[in-house]
Amino acid sequence: MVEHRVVASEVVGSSPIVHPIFFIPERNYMFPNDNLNREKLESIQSQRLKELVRRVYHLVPFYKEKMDKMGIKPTDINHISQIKYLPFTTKQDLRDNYPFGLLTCSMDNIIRIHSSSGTTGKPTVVAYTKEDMGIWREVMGRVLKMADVGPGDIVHNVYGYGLFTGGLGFHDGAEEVGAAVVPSSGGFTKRQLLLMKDFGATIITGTPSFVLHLAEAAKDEGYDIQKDFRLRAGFFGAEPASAGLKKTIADVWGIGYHEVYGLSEIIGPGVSAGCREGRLHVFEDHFYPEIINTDTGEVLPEGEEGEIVFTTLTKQALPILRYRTKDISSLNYLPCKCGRTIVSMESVKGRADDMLIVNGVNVFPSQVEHVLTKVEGLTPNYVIVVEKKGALDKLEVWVEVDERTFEGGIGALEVLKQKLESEMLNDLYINAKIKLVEPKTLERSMGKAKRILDKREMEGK
Ligand code: DLL
Repeated sequence: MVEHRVVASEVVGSSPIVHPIFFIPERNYMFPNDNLNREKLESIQSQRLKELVRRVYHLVPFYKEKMDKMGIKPTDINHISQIKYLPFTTKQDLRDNYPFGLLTCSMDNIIRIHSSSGTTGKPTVVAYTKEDMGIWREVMGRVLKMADVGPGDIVHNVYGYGLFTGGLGFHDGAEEVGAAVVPSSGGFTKRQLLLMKDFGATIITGTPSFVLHLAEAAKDEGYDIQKDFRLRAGFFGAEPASAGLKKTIADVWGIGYHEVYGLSEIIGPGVSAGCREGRLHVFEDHFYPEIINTDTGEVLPEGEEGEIVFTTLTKQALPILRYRTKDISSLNYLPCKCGRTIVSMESVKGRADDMLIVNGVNVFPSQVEHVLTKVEGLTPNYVIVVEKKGALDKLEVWVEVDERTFEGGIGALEVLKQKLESEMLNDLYINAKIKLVEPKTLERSMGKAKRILDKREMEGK
């Protein structure tokens, strides 16, 4: 498992990373690395990649083995353009090395651990050193500076706090820029509205679906949204949102909509963020993006759509080479009207695998199946149905019971239903409604089983 290893800088002497602290509110604040010319940026990226490759090769047996197999020595890699010669890393690799097998340092250096859902019962675990936390705070500061968030702002944070990176990621970012953060977390709709109004929140951070739900609830509760609230901007991510949904949220709250993209494996939220022009800038001095053909792994040119892959150029505890996100996007290197020269990515179109995102929570059909198979009285025939109910996603699992259970009558079925619903909540953190159906009533597939009926896609969401 985890050996006691020296920290990377002792081995390869990585250069220190400076994290300026944002205390002074400025209009259109630009972080120094946001608008470098490409030559300078590439030289920073190249230097960081060189150090990264040496670090992972010498400190993580997994990477050494992969690179040796491909015949690549760390000294072969000297420029960012050579990144294409390096191996990919997948979620499966993280799972195979669960929980701490890919760390480059001993647990003595770890100060934070988060995790996100995996395709089986095991979650994906990510860990941060103090320096990594500095990087995360820096990028989250850069995210919030997209709307000049700073002292005087009150950030109402409704991302979930806990193992999910959303809540604490935004929390740290708000503190970094000197704003006052309200660590409200999710749920408790009425209380959220009361606090937002009474504390005078100026910024809201949350999933698009939940913040739209808050607006609908505010109307139902008799609030006058424009008069009662002081919100001026919001930061939304963790799940896809169509252009139409973004506009609806911006209009109903009367705020600027800033998208935020990220994933736990890379850092959490803060991999990229939407500027005033609506372009989703990737903080590519830390997270180097590439677009690849999902089937062949070939790197695609600017503008072409494919799977987005990230390499963490600076992270210490869990650096990752060419992580395959399964998210479909494209890149645009044209300098932006906002002044930033860093690359921007298209909003994520969808995923190259069957992961569902339900109200910001990642769910794989295999996880649902895992829960179902733990409970007696069911057959393995099920369908997951996701649809919109108001602003929120609603997940229903239709599952066939076996003959014996079916003959047991209504009382037994009700007990089984409740048991399954609470297992879903405990194991997967989702509020799923269970619909038990008669044996042999769900459609059988001749080929690959179709487990998901995503009505949101059909509705154009
Ligand atoms: O969702 C981190 C995050 C928190 C991002 C808060 C933004 C705001 P995970 O739980 O590891 O991390 O899930 C990562 O969520 O691979 C995408 O499929 C999806 N995702 C994240 N942001 C967006 C977005 C967080 N803006 C997975 N649009 C990613 C579409 C997104 N999908």
